[in-house]
Amino acid sequence: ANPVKRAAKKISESLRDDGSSPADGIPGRPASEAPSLAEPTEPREPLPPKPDQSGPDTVSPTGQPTGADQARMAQSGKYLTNAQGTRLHDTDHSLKAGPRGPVLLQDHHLREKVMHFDHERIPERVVHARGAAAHGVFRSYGTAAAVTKAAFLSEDVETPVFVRFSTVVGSRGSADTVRDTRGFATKFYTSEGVFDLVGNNIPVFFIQDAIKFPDIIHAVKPHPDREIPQAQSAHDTFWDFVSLHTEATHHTLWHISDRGIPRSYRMMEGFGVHTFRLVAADGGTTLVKFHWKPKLGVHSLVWEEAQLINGVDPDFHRRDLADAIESGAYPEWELGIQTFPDTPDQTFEGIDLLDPTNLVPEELAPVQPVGLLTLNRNPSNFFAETEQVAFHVGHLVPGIDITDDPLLAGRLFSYLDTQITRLGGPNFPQLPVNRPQAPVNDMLRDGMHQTAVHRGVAPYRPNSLDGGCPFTAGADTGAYIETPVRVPEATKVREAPESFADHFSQPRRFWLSMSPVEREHIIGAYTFELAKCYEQAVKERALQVLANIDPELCSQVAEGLGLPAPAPTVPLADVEPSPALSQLGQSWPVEGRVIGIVASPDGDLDGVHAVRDAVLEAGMVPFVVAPTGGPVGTGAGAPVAQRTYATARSVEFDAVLLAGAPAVGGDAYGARDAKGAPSAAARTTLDPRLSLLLSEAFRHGKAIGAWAGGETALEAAGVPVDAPGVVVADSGPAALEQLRELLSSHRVWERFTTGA
Ligand code: HDE
Repeated sequence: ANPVKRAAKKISESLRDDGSSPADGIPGRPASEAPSLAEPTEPREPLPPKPDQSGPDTVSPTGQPTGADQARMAQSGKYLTNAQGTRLHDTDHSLKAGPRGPVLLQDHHLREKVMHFDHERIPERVVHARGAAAHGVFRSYGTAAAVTKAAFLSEDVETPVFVRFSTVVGSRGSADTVRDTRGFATKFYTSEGVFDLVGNNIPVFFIQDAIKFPDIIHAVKPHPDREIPQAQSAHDTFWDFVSLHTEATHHTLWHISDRGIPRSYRMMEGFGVHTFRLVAADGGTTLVKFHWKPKLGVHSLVWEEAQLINGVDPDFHRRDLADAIESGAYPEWELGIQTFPDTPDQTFEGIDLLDPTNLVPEELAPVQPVGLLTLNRNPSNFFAETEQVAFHVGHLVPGIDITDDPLLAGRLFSYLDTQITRLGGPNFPQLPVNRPQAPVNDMLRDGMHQTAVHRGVAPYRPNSLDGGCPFTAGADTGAYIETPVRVPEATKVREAPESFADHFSQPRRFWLSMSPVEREHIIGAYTFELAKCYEQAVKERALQVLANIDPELCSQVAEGLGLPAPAPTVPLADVEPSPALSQLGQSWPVEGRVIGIVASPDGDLDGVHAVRDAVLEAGMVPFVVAPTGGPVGTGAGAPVAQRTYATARSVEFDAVLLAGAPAVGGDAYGARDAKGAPSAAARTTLDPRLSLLLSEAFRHGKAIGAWAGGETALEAAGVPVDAPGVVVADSGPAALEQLRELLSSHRVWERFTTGA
């Protein structure tokens, strides 16, 4: 069967693989293994891992295979034991002096159980605390082999990877669709050691020097007095800082643009941000910037949708990623590089490559694809993998080196340092998810949480007692050797180079590259964020920054705030737009898009079947929405509802179809008469929940289709049937065909006031 179609079908059926109906309990669990109502009396093996959770084993620092073996060690045998392996008889009652008497201090099982529980939490990451991750593979094309000797980038090499996506600001338990930068961190377990590419979905950064990182993070985190707001940039301290510290302007503009609210992790670009140095086999060097390009295109939510999802499904991105992988719709990205000659001034076309607030337009330096990333396995345990993974920009392999970007320098220190607090000591590389898959033979010894049983007596060099081992390698035996870069004679100063002083021309390029509707979103977002600030001075200063990007942008935001628009204080840069920066204007694959099909018992139920098949055929995910759960209608083979009016919300769907006229008389919130029956008004109006679903889908620029009289519901919900992207067709498949066309450009942009 077509894997994309199969994947879509699984998601639509809430990931059931075994033909069980949605009423049968946990998705993915065969009906035979569903729990019985009574507590089981016969011991049974734990449920086997799901098919997406088996994968390559990792290797411990001492070369012992772990992975599956280790999992077996962690949970083996039929009987519950304590941490020392002694079988337990009762884990439900404390040891007491009589059933109603005091609990005894000698209850060692109680003490072990509660002691361990008391220490289950570790400190969350100080930034990027909330994340979701997946395993996968990276297959190289070999196109980078001319510029780097990195083995995993030579031709057709497959390297296991672990990728963690994250938001930056919020706590671990915050919501997914907040306005924020997203982390995109990739661990490549290469044959030459681990390489970490710790990037973001925005190609530039707030600051140029690592010493400012605590400042920007203190500014964007919740206010220290009341610890509000959570996971938001719409507050005074953030805007106070970024309006005073104008090198943040470029990143802030990206953050405010649609890039700050991605539709899915699967639909985000990733960027290494800094300029790196690649080293070829002959020693030649090239400066590069790394890019991840998603196969599904770059797409975003609209702001109202993002806000609604925060309440309706705070795990929206996490769920989307896990569902896609579990169903077999593996997300893919191409890794690409922009290359620049390694000249002494380290600039390209006048752009300082050491300034991480700069990007290089793709029109000037095209992104050249060097390999394909496929995420194909969900973590088996969130804590062990997603939480304990430790990335570090200093995890480099031969052929990839750093540059003197002052932001990168600070990161080289920070990522090791932070793990000591977070993971409790220096042995975090031994955690299964962090273990290299290349042989490890270090002389690092002991320390908290040491799990390796090292052999030998001489962990020092030189030695004769362990036979002189281990030996150091040379360039021809795969050693990592720092590129001998000349450092010009200089005076020690705390200063930035003059070229770092231009804070507005790159933001202006971004603004000028946006389509009208993207600009409208940016204006709306600045207006929202600044209107949430209390301090007048902060708003006025932020407007000054906007005036220096573009007076039109400034005046529109000023109007929304009810404040005068200041004039620019710098000359406006004469920059060419970069069309590659806009998310609009192309057609993208529609695989994985979610179609809500509203069906009611007296609608066109045959049509529902036909359209559901057609949605699956196109690799998209159909969800039948009906007034209540269970089969819709009574006939044999009646379609089954995956969502009800009570559980469906428009934000879950990329497009909506109406299969005939839904029954009126929805009384969810309708008035009741004296006998408790729905009032006359409630009996004759469209269910308010459906009405809301349709009007929201319309407002958010989603394609909507109807057949067999479904347009009456649109009219009742106030959706104009002749508006762009509203399709009334003769049959379900005909309506779907037009929807599919509309979906390839993500949204019906003409619906927004400025259009595309
Ligand atoms: Fe990070 N960053 N960062 N950062 N960063 C962390 O490391 C830091 C920066 C990024 O999924 C921390 O293990 C400093 C840029 C990602 O586990 C910490 C500076 C970029 C992740 C840290 C930066 C990033 C982190 C927190 C300024 C994009 C999540 C926990 C010099 C290129 C990785 C941890 C994951 C995480 C420090 C700037 C991306 C504290 C000091 C620029 C994706 O070490």
